[in-house]
Amino acid sequence: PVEQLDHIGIAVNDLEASVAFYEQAFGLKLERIETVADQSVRVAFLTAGSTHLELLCPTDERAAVAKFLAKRGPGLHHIAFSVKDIERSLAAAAERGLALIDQQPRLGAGGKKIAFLHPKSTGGVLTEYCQTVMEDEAHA
Ligand code: CMX
Repeated sequence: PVEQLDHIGIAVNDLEASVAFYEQAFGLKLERIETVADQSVRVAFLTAGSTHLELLCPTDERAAVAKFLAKRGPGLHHIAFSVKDIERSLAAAAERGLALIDQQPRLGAGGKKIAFLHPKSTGGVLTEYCQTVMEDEAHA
């Protein structure tokens, strides 16, 4: 089983303007902004109770998010569940017939291990698993 809903990803065209919108419209607090080079995105995390919104803005046209924005415009992009052991979760998902986009975890925001499941196999919702990497593991 997954641990909890870690975040909801929202594709945006203008990161700073979108952060300002969520702060003003809903009183959410900006936690941090970072660049995830592997995914060609700049992301902002806003705290929403025990979970987060992740605003995603492409840094170049190769980004999956750039294609999404061009086809669909800004809006809900993915949901992310935190898991304890991402390799085991991916293997279990594959056994249950879910389609893995990432066979192996990649390096995501916050230095977490992340991997995506294909929306065609998850009811149309792009779904991410993420796992916090322990300090000793990160420096191993
Ligand atoms: N949610 C739901 N459906 C989506 C989707 C999304 N975010 N993105 C694409 N799709 C659907 C499309 O609508 C399309 O459906 P139809 O065939 O019915 O038209 C189908 O998936 C294929 O879409 P596409 O535009 O041709 O895009 P690709 O197949 O090239 O890529 C996907 C789609 C999901 C495989 C790709 O976006 C991907 O690998 N995503 C994972 C990585 C990612 O999104 N990273 C950004 C987040 C990084 C982070 O959080 O740090």
